Amino acid sequence: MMKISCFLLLFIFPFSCIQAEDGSKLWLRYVPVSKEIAQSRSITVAAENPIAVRAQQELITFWRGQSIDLKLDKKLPYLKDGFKITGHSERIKVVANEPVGLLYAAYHLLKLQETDQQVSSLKVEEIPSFDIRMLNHWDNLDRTVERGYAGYSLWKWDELPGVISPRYEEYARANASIGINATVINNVNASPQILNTAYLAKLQGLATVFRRYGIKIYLSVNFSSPKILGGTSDSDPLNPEVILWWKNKVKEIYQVIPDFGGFLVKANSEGQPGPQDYGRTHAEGANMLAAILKPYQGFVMWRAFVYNPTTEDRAKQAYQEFVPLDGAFSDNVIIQIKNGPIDFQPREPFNPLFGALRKSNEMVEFQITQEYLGFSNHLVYLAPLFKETLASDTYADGAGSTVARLTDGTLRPARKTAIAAVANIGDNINWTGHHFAQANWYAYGRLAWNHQLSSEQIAEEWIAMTFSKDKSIIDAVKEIMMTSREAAVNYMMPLGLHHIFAFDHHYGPEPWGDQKGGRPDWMPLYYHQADTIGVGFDRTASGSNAISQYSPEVANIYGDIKLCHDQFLLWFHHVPWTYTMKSGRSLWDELCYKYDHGVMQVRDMQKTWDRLEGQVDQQRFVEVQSKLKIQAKDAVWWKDACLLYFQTFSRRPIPYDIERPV
Ligand code: GCW
Repeated sequence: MMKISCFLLLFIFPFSCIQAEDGSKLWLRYVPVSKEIAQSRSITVAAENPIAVRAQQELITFWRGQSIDLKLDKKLPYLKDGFKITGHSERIKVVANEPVGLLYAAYHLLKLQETDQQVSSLKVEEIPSFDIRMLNHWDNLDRTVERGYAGYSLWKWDELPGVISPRYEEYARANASIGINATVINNVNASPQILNTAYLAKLQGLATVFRRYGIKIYLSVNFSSPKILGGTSDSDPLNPEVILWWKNKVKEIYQVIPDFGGFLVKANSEGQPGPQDYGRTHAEGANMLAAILKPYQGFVMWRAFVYNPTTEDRAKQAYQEFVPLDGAFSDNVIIQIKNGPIDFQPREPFNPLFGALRKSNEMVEFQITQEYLGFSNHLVYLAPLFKETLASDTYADGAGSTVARLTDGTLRPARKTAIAAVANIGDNINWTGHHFAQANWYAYGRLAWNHQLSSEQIAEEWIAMTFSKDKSIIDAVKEIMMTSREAAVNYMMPLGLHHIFAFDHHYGPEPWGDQKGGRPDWMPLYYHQADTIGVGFDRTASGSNAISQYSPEVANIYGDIKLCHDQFLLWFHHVPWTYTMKSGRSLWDELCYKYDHGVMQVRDMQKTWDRLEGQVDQQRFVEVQSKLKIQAKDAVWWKDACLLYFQTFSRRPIPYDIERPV
């Protein structure tokens, strides 16, 4: 029956059957080479390792160029898991220190091929920026994904370990192709059940697949696991009974997953349990786990995303909790810090914890899934956002102390450096819900590998591999992508506004939001502070003084209304509606123009895309087009809702050359 229907389908839709353009292939659209080509060159590998052999296989199958020799050279530790490629028109030589370096080199070569770059004389040396390049899945055990907009979780717990879905391997391969080497497969709001023996067997199934691509599994753990799973009297990190429980559990994990990476912990944050429940500090909690993981070379990623509904500015709280603990964390603990001090907003200044923690390992956490950026309905290319944080100068160790250099080991040597991002991947056929959201997964991986790459370069690579190598198409799509983040900021939260999202789901606007009885620090009013005088959160010395958490060089700029960049103005200042902006307009008029400009930018994105009809495959063309329509409507919704609401405070007219609210 199955055979017949597929056969019939081949007759009716011959093209679509042969060439799936549903986005399922991501950026990995290499075509197997012909027999003639395969016979005309040789791809050798001087290593028995299965990952090295996989590298060879990828090249045998897809490499159209000259012969290649892959070799492991253990005398090149400076390469880490990177590689060296040298070559001329006859032969290419690839050397790596680690087997996975050969695999990364294979994908590098294939990328050169797929993006039409010359490979006749090569001199490449790539050493990754960060050692641990990690995805964080917020996947629950019931297969829902917290803040996931691409369907259910990829992990089919009910079938594992008996059934190994082919998508696990596709996932691992896609990650390896961009250098991702670590994955936390469950939600930071962690179910203790993930540590159950039955789940460990399922994890073993996943780990076996991921290992072939050099990817280590990590787990989010619930700090109350000993009590809930093990029946200990409490989960106090200093209780010997609790420590013993963790010891045995970690031993059990390493028995089934010998290369297990470690734990990610969200503790005493948003209702999660933690060491403070027992009067212990974050450091005491983290170090207890770190000591147990250390003999296995495991790590603890301890999140700094902590805040409570107190009178203190939420933006200040993580710093206040963690800076006093600086120096108290073990060397296999890495403090995982969200890029900004609030929560993955369309734009935030960098988190002041970066650099302020002087004696602790620190790493950035980004969010690829678009919780605050229109879910998988809006096209927002995130490389510019990632780069903005990484390039921010904290001045912590003098000029040039960017977030990137503070966390990649160049300024402060670390045992292992790391970077993480919350994944946007689900079981949708196209993986990420929006075809362009694939670019954000790709861009994150590329920047984790090399944070100096430009957003444009990453976009070009991705477009060439995903849509077309045609220069005019690349230019058009790149223009859409490069506009998109700023457009989203403009139509959602320009000039430093933040967190004025609809309550809880965070999709649309709700600057008026005031859920009676809800936490005040989850209400938009808390963040925009609009009144008849002006709008914005005063974080200078006359307000919450959050600027004092930054180095003087930064604080002097952010804290001075005249010097503060427009993009952060309302983040740091409560500004009168009549205030004259750098553009010469009043703040109110500027706000109107920004919102309006955001709408126009999305319309331009639509027009540019529409012109590509017939030049990219019809299925993805229509799917992207439909989503852009939603985005354009939403942009108008944001503009109208926010302007009409803020107008009740500003009591000023909307300038005439701005599209009237409907
Ligand atoms: O962004 C907020 C989200 C929560 C999330 C939390 C966190 C996983 O709204 O859904 O919980 O951050 O990062 O822990």
